[in-house]
Amino acid sequence: MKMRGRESDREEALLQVLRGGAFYAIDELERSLNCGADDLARMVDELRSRGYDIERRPGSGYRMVETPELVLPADIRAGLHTEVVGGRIVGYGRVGSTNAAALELARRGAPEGTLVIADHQTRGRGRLGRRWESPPGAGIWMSLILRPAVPPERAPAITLVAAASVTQAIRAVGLPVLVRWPNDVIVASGRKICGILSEMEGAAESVQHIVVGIGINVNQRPDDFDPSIRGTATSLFAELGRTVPRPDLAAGVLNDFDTAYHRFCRGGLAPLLPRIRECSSLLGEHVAVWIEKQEVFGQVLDIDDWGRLVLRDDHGMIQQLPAGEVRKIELSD
Ligand code: BT5
Repeated sequence: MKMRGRESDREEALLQVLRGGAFYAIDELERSLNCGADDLARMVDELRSRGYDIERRPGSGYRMVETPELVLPADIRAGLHTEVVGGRIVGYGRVGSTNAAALELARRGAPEGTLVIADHQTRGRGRLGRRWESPPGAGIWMSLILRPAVPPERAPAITLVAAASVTQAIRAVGLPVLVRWPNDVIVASGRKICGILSEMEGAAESVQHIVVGIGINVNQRPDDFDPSIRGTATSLFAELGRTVPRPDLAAGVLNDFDTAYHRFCRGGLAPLLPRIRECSSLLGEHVAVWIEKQEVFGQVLDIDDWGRLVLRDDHGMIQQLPAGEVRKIELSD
């Protein structure tokens, strides 16, 4: 995909029109988008390559064959009041993975703050090669390109910054949630409503770019989840019993994150730690953490300003864990 500023604005405008669902005459489209026939055909091809099903009928013009409840860039933009985040938004009807698409764009020099968002991911990814279920019409599957001027060891903490922003935005629509360090947002029952995957590229001493991928389950019915995760996953609809508009929620996350990310770039994680601690489901809890093929047992004391989980392990030693897979332990276990 090429990044062309004006043309991508026009593509967005074209999407907005086609979303009406009727046939739109080609000459009318050309006029309203201020472009020629070739430009229009190219934009339609581009949108088709992004998964939009657009029909052309001689004498009638173009029509969007299906308008699933898309998350349209323009709808998100309407709710944004950010400095950097979402400065450019690339929307897909369907894509393999928004993280993969964002990494590709980042390698080609897309500006910081570029957002990639899709209605449907066919190869949504979790950590360590795991799969992330991302059906159409149901979730917010989005990835942000960032270029923080921080040493690579500091960058993974951005996952915690993003998780706190997701937490604020979900709470704002009426659902209490917490962050299960380092990358899950969960409801009170412990079911996962959001997962975050940060992928970084760069040299040993500097971050070239980091892509922060956020997946939020919004409109899935409980039965929509694959049986393998039905017991551990949930959605806003399943918890609240109502549909939440995805563009509003996405904008809520991005607005909060824009401010938090600036603070992080200026002062590191320290100024954000109070809110990160407040969001955490683990402080004081007894946990088992899988890290590098071994399990560490202990009590969580804190999250430090590198974003590490600080644990007093069962031998009384203090450990600072940079990442891992956590489960809570009942003391009677
Ligand atoms: C994550 O991995 O939680 C990171 C998920 C990141 C997804 C976003 S969507 C936008 C962007 N583009 C991508 O391609 N990815 C990012 P992890 O902690 O490894 O959890 C993965 C595990 O969660 C799976 O092995 C399943 O057990 C479970 N799972 C899969 N899909 C789920 C879903 N939709 N909701 C809840 N749990 C799910």
